[in-house]
Amino acid sequence: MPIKIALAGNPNSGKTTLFNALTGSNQFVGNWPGVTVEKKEGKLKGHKDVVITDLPGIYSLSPYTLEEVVARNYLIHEHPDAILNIIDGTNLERNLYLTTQLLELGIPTVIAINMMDVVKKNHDVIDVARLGQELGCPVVEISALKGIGIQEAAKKVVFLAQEGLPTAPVHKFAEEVENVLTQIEEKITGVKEEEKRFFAIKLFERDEKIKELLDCVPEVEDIVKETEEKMDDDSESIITNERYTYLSSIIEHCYVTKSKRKLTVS
Ligand code: BGO
Repeated sequence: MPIKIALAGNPNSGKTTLFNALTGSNQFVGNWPGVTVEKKEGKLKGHKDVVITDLPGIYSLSPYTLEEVVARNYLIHEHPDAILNIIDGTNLERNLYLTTQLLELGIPTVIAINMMDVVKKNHDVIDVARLGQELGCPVVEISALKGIGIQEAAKKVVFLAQEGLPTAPVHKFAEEVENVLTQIEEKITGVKEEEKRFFAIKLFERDEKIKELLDCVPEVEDIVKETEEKMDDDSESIITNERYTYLSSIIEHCYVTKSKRKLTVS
């Protein structure tokens, strides 16, 4: 069985550039089943047994666009051995929004921060070690365009795929939200333990496609309604806010822009 790596990231993060650099001419192009979204797969150069699947460029794992549905169906149903999540280092906060969701799937993940040539030219600094700690997975700096760091990223993701240890998100949302997610997780059956957080969040958000998939118990809706009343917000916004709180703390700790440095010094 070949090792399956999914390449995931926002549109314009440099995904195509990285995919081409990693696979060269070893590519097969087709369509995702039932839709006219292009599907590209390729063998990792020098590794006949490693297949990289280029997922459509997406901002989130919600069910609202065809691309998001195609990408998340692949991740949920095809169980890739690892994810290589490429993010645009010049747009860290926005790109990490997707990352917070990918990490909930329990699939081993490596983050490749792309466009580092531009980040460095701008004299901005990303604390990669701290970012890795706060996300709970390896982080590598790359420039897909210049071919820098991509071998290291490939090596790390293949290693993680072979090791097969699921990632577990290190961050916790506010206590009230975590308690509700735990209650929902306890009602979920038929999925792997490490995937439960992803499914619990989707059920909390009333994701219809996931509800159908899990044959969800009716009490979940009661739990969601009760929390919405208590927190005076709708469930999707509650989760979105939690993600933004998490992301702003990451940016605060891990991303030092030239202008922020000047402010600290003066
Ligand atoms: C154009 N560094 C820099 N500086 N640019 C990069 C890097 C990097 O590491 N990686 C990718 N790019 P895609 P998606 C372009 O096409 O791979 C650039 O959507 C242009 N085109 O070259 O397509 C890459 O697959 C005219 O830029 O991303 C591309 O994720 C002027 O980022 C863009 C300037 O990369 C998106 C750039 C006609």
